[in-house]
Amino acid sequence: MVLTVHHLHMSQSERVPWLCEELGIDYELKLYDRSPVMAPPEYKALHAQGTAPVIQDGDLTLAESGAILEYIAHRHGGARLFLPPSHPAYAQFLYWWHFGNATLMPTTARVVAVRAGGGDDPIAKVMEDRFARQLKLLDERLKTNEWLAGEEFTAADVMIVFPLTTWRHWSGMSWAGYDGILGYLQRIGKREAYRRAMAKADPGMELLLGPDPPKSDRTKDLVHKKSS
Ligand SMILES: N[C@@H](CCC(=O)N[C@@H](CS)C(=O)NCC(=O)O)C(=O)O
Repeated sequence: MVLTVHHLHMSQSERVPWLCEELGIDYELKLYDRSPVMAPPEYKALHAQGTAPVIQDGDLTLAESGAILEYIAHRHGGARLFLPPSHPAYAQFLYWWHFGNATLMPTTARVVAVRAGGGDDPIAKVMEDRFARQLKLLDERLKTNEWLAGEEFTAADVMIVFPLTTWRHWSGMSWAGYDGILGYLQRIGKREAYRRAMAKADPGMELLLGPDPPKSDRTKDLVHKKSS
């Protein structure tokens, strides 16, 4: 049975083809354009959650990045890229595996929202404080470790890269001064599986592995287009 990966362009579903490429798993990739920000109706019809990623495997339709990466790696990849409880870096792996999508991703999304709204209310201050702490924590970790869990590349790395790279087409974030994060992104960019997945999922898209934000901030462009 072929594993089908439904990829919404410039979205967190890029994690899924990347994981499949890392694990050498066959998959069929279906590509969808945003309309213009949200997923199109045919994507929303795949799963009641209405967000990307979604996969199909036989009769199963599954949403939610973490569930999908765990499912594919355990069902089809011999649990590779997930460290077992017996591994010395198990606790570090678990921490960073959850940090990417449970903490960093929601915080960056909320920071973008509060900045767009002027950014001077108490919630904005809380979010900016969290964001600064999270970036510092991540930066320090990556100054002294090749990968998030330590010496081994794991699913935690596959999870965290989206808010550090492609999401910047929406958030416009700069990583100037975050040398740990920038060194890590250079290492990610050298991974054949990452490059292969991104070329298939978002051909021609700038990968944003360096410090600078994209030349054009997609969110601002869209808001501008709508109001003009
Ligand atoms: N926690 C979810 C979040 C999914 C999510 O927000 N996906 C965005 C793509 S980055 C999406 O589907 N946006 C389009 C829409 O909401 O219509 C996951 O990791 O799967």
